Amino acid sequence: MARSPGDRCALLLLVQLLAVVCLDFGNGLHLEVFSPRNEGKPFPKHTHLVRQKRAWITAPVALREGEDLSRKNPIAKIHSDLAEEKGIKITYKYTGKGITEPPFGIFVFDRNTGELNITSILDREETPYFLLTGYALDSRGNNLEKPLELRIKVLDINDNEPVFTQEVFVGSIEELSAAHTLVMKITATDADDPETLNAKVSYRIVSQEPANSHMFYLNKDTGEIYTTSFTLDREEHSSYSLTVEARDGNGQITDKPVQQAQVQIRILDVNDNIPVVENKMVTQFYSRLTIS
Ligand SMILES: [Ca+2]
Ligand SMILES: [Ca+2]
Ligand SMILES: [Ca+2]
Ligand SMILES: [Ca+2]
Repeated sequence: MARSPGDRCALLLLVQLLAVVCLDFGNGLHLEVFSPRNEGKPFPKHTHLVRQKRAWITAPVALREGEDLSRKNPIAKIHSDLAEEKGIKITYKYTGKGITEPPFGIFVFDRNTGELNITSILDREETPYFLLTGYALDSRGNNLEKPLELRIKVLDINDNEPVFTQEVFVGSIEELSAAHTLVMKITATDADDPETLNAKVSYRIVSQEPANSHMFYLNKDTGEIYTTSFTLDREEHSSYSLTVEARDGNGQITDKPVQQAQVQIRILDVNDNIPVVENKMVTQFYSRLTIS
């Protein structure tokens, strides 16, 4: 039966489309990632996996530090279609941090199934990110597929308190300085993820000695200490001592321990007292002059 040019064109398009579909779903090393929240069910492939020629790669897998994750196992699995299609024996292997590089022993894999299990509690402050490579090997250890990457991001928990950089901070300021003059700056660091409130440090003055009116103001975000008024008087108090504290989570009150530090501020002298002459002495001096 003769076909019109339009029919031939449509047929050609259909053949091309079929070829694309065959390429897209042909052999390849697949990676399935098991969502911790879905309790072991694989992610739907087309929303979380991207077909890249013959391998599946994933958006980063996220695992929380400080938790027993063993019930989420296997956390990932690689698979090559060649096992079924060519009927050959394939073994799988992973390399990278946590397996073949320190910290060792975080992950173990099953060379027959390609499953990846986690065996340790993660510490984001030690290793915030794992980059693993998965391989499909033939019986002689040769790569049957292009190796693929599996990225694991470790999610932060607030398991570190702010730590002051010094136990005692020392500063000084001239007496009679204007209100809102910068005296000094204190600092505490927090080892948690700086992108989160877990590492957001807030400062506070707990007490002042001598405890007359509040002479200093501490910026809770920057740790800068300012004068509150112009009434600092060295002849009245030559130094002040502050007890300060640093909290994380943007200063929220928790049951966690809170570190304190001391701040010593010396009040420096200015020449603000006019000399007073003792009148009695002067009289005696002049009377002695008159007699002689
Ligand atoms: Ca940690
Ligand atoms: Ca942490
Ligand atoms: Ca923290
Ligand atoms: Ca003075």
